[in-house]
Formats: sequence, structure tokens, C-alpha cells
Amino acid sequence: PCAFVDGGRRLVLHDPVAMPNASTFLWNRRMLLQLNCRGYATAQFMQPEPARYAHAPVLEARTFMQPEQPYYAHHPGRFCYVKDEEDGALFSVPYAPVQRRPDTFAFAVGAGDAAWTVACAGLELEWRVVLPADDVAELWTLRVRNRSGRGRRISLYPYFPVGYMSWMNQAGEYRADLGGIVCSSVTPYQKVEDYFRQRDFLDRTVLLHDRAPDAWEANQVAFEGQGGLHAPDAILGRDTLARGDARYELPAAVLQYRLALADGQEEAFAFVFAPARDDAQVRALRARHLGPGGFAAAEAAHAAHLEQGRGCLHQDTPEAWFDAFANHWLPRQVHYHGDVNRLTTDPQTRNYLQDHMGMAYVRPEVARAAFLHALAQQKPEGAMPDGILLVEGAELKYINQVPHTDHCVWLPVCLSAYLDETGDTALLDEPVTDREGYTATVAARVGRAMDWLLQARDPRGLSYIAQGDWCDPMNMVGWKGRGVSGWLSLASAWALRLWAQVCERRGEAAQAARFARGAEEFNAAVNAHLWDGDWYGRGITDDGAAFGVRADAEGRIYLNPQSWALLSGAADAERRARLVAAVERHLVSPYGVAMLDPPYTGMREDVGRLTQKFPGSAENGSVYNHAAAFWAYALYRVGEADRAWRVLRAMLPGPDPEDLVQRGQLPVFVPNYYRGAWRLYPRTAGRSSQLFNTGTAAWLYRCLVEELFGLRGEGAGLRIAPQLPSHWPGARVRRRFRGAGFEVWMERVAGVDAARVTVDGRSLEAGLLPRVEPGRHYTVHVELPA
Ligand code: CEZ
Repeated sequence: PCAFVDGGRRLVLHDPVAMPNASTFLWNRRMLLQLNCRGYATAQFMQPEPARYAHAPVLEARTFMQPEQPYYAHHPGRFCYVKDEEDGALFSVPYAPVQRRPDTFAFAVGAGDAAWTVACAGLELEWRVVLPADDVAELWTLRVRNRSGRGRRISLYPYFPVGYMSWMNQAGEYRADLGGIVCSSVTPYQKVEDYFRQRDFLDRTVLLHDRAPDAWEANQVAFEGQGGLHAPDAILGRDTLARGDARYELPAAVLQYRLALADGQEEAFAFVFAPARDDAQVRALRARHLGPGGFAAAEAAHAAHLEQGRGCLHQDTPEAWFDAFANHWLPRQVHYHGDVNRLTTDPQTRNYLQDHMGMAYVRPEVARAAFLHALAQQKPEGAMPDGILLVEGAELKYINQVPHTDHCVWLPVCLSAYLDETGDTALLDEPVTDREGYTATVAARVGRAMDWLLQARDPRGLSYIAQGDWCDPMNMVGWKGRGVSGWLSLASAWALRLWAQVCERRGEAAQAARFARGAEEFNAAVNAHLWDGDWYGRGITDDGAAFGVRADAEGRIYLNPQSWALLSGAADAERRARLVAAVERHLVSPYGVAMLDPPYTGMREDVGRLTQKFPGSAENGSVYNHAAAFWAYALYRVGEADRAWRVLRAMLPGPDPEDLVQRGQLPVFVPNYYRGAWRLYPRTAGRSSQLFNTGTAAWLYRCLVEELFGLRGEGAGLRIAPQLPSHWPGARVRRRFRGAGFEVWMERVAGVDAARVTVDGRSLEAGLLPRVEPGRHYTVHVELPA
């Protein structure tokens, strides 16, 4: 149903219903727009909290971004009805609300735009949106061409639902002086202090045009009448829209253009859909964007911003489909996370740190600033807070009000990746002052975070979990204060080990030894209390019951402890072999590696709300790609290249059409999960969450750069140790690294028994290029055993 074009820069979906929820997203520094192939849209902008200018028709709950959002007829979207004035026949682009099958359909998704080309009843329409670089506005163009071989009389009705803006005050009207429909509202509140906070909100939603319409409608109910959205009364019951308004009624923005088109004639229209505060802002929007060249200038500026996120790797392998994704789309998704922090003002600390781990490969200067920003919020006792506040006045919300104990772990994990990538050891000596006014260097602060992990242990030497660790909804393992996390104990071990290495390189031998010893203690404690014969258990509850163990009928085996036991070094060779086999047997499914198995089918009060999630969704046994990415990374670290490749490849849908349809996911971002429970619910297994906020992106990119292609920074140099899957005869890669360029050519050669690396014709000792000169271009040849 879909194919990459333009060297992978664009993806085109040719069917509006084969993958009905397939979506893409666009963002700039201030807003986010998710569009699905049928025209439904979800937009948010920062005010400074995420806010909407197109709403559902009922009061919406404020929440974080959800997986598997339902789409329904009145869901916000961006549509254009097309009526034949002669016979009254109706269709709409892109597809909804009329849902008449077009003759041809193309949903073409680019880095900075989304465009539909739809041919129906002799007419061809192009419907396209771009975002400006730094302004909250959607810039839409509509082109219509008559291809019917005769003259046509038609009406076009761009329709932008605005929805239920407010229970206090909402209205809509056409404003000829402003050139469009203006819907106004007052964001509801009750506390007087909110008045002052909200006084300057952009409480209007406007649809501005470049060509004056023949008629309009600003009243949703009048527009639909009894016909409903499939056949609105205002379109089918009359020649022209009634020029209506909404007075404390549901507003909508509908325009009408009546056209007589000769055969072959084309007409074009431009629209701005945006929030605004007042008339002055509406005029400014118009002046900025609807003047000559406005859209083109905005698009160019936005493209320039996106170009900064192009990543550090370009690959050419036997899997062209994967290459397209990895060269254009994956770095874009990594960039999105680091660029706007998932459009929150209080990202979860672990997300913030991992998102910026990804940014280390894309825009390292942004990552650097983020690490410093996070460390300035370290608590006096060395712990990291649950969320990082990004703007003045932001508050910890939602899940960030629930105590999780893993946040310190991500400091060494993410910083060591940053240091390897950039060689920026000066960061470690940067002083960081916190809100209490206490100043300490980055290195000292991470050391304190490690000490915090070391003291947050129970008498067995295992990490307390409180109300969650990496797994947010694992909230009742330790809420009484005794439960421990096996995963976190292993993660602490790995973090301590990584940090011990950094200390060692800095000549802090005593610290290094202490942290290395701490790592061993954690590993030993997990081996003593949580090795279950074939795999590691997930934790021990407040009441002393180990879970994620053979004895459990549900949630018998969890992926994360296995992954991190490989990373932390807890598992010796025999245990390694056993746990890898157990994961293969219990967790590997046709759609990737599940996070746990079997999924829970009912509440387990000593594990928590994770067990209440629908079996196979999210943390309850889906193919949770973030966890799968840890597993892939861990497999690479122990040299299991083929297994690791299979895990990575399963994150990307297609090109097999059946797989694409089953997952419903376009290969333009990796979703946070695919449904699991493939034995229990095969019909829904594999279905994508369509949620593009995920730590997966950063880890997947890291896996490609450092492990699959094996181009990982080490001290002042570059370690070259590819781990291509055994069925690949070779690959070519271009890599940007610390200001130098590398052209790497890898191939399997018969008779070679260990990798041989030459750089500019000279052979390298143990694959390590000891010093990299910025500005230089290197040609690398790697011969791999056949
Ligand atoms: O959120 C993610 C978190 O952002 O879940 C991950 C966690 O590591 C990330 O930090 C695993 O738990 O609260 C919930 O139940 C939510 O389902 C979150 O767990 C989940 C959301 O799906 C992401 O938006």
C-alpha cells in the first residue's frame, strides 16, 4: 500500500483505508501536528503548556499524549468538500468526512510537509500543509484541476472543525476585514489566579484565506443540519452557504468557492489555520504568511531547521527499505525528541536524558545544554527529580507526581554515550549550580547520583522501587516501602560500571574502585536473589514475593532484567546462554520481542496498574519498542549480531504489504509499541500505537551507529567494529564524527577469520583509530569473515 520515493525522503500511501490510522507528524519549536491519512488531525501548541486550537466536539480531558487514539466522524481534522454543481455529487479530500472512494489517492509524507493528491470524478485535488519554522500556524494549499475533458461547475468547501472551545464563552463569525473566519473563546477557569495566567492566551482560532470566498458558515450545527458530516445540509440542501455565525454555539470554519473550470484549468488557494489572541495578531499572521512568497519563505526556513537534524550516518545496505527509514526518518524522530522534548514543560527525567542521548548524534550542543539543565535540578541528597522543569512556572504533572527510583541511572548511561560521540570531556568539569545555590561540577554531581543509588538499597543489596522504575505503571511492587526492582538493581550496576570507567579515565582511582565495587555488589545481589534458573526475575514485592519468575502464571518473564543483566555483566556465560534462549522461547513474536509474557489478564495488587492495562497493550506485554531496543543493544554488546538485527528489523513495518496492513504503521517513525499477546489475540497483534513519543528512537539510532555499523567513539579516537547480520555481504556507510567525515566500505571476504580494518590504506591495530582529526576525510575498508 505504500512506497518510498525520492531516495527515501518521501513516503507515499496509495490507499485511504488499508491502514486507516496510518499517520505522520510535523513539528516546529512551538507546535505539533499529527495527521492521519484520512485527514484527521491532532494539533498542540505550547502556551506554555500544550494547548489546542481545534478541539473535539465535547469537553476534552487534559492528558499526556495517548497511544491508539480513536478517530471518529467528528474528530478534529482538515478537510475540503467538493460538490459538482450540475449533479450535486459530493466527495471530500483527503477522504473523510464523505468517505467516497477516489479513483486515485496518494498521501505523500515528507520531513516538513504532508500532501494528498486525490483524483475523483474527473477532478484532481492537491491538499498540502507545511509549518513555519517558529510560529504557531498551519499553512495549507489547495489546488484543483479539471481533468474531465469538459467544462465543470463545482463548489469547494474547505472545512476546518474547531470543536468545543469553551464552556464559558465561544463564538464564530466571518470577518471580511481580517479575511477569514474568526472563532473566539475564553479558556475556562475558576481560580482567580488562573485569570492572570490565561489572560494572554491565544483564545481565538482563525481560518484565513488568500481569496475571498463566495460564502461561508461559522456554525457547526447549521453546517451539518440533519445530513451529518457525510452529507451536510448546508452543502447539499442549498447552493451557497448561509453566511452564518455561532453565538455561544459550536463554531466551525467553512468557506465556499464556486468555480467554473474549463477542461485542464487549475485554481489554487491558500489558507492559514492558527490560534491568535486578537485582531492585531490575526493581521500579523495574514501579513507574515499570506503576502507574496509567504508560504515559500516559511517552508524554506522550516526546512533549514529540520536540516540541522539530519543525523551523523548515511547507510547503503542490502535492505533499501531499512536504509530509507534509517537515513531520513529515524534521525528526524530523534531530532524531534531533542528539539522539543515531546512538547512538554516537564519531561520525565529518564525521557529527557535518553532523548538527549539521541541528540548527541544529531545536535550534540543541544544535548550538552540539556544535561547541564537536568543536573541543575538534582536534589540535595543526590537523587534526580521525576521530571525536569523546562520553563519558569512549570510544574511536575501526571506521572511526575509519582515517585520513581530510576532517574539517576540515566546519567551515566546517557552521558557516556555523549562523551563517546563528542569527546567533550570538558563537560565533566563544568560547574552546575542548583536552586539551593549549591555548586558542583558535572562529574561530582553524577558521582553523588551514584552514591544515591548505592544507598537506596535494601538489606539484600537490591534497589528500592517505590512506585515505579523505568516501567511507569509498575506502581504497587514497592509502594509500602520494601519492594525492590531487579531491573533497577541491574541498571544501577551498569550505570556504576560506566561511571567507574569515566572516573578511571579522569584519574579518580578511588572513586572508580568504589563504584566498580558497588556495581559488583548489585550484580551479586541480583544473582543471589533473582536468578530463577533460566532467567532473571523482575523484582521482589513489599511482601517478599519474587515476580517475573517461573512460578508466575502471568508476567512470568520480563525482558528488561535480561537485557540489563547482559549490560551490567551480572550474567556469566552460562546464564547468558540460558536467558537468551528463554527470551527466544517466551518473548520473541512475529512482531518483535514482547516486554513480558504472558500478559496479565487481571489486576495483581502487588505489581500494580501495569497489570490492569489491556493484555498485549503498552507495558502489559506489547512489543514495547523501547524495551526491545535495550534488548537489541544488549545483544550487540555481547556479540549476538544476528539476533540483535532481527530485533531492530522487527521495529520497522513492511515492505511486505500484509505486515504493513496488520501493523497499520507507516515506516516514517517507530511507534512506542506494537500490540503483543499474539497467542491470545492474534487479530490485533502487531497493531501500532501510532505514538511517536518514545525512547526507542534514541536507542535504535545508537544501535545503528555504534553497534550495527560499529563506528563508536572511544577516548580521542574511533573504534571500528561492525556487527553486520551474517546474511549481508556488505554495506557502505558515511559517518560524520567530531567534525571529520568517514567513508566506510564493509564487505565479507572468504578466508578472513577476524575483522580487518584499514584506514586510508593503513591497517588498524584492533580496529581502533586512536586520533580523529576534525575536518579530515577518512576512507575506511573493513573486511569481515564470510
Ligand atoms: O510512558 C512511558 C514513559 O514516558 O512509559 C515508559 C517509560 O519508561 C517512559 O518514561 C515505560 O513505562 O503511565 C503510563 O501508564 C503510560 O503508559 C506511560 O507508561 C507511557 C506512555 O505511554 C508514554 O506516553
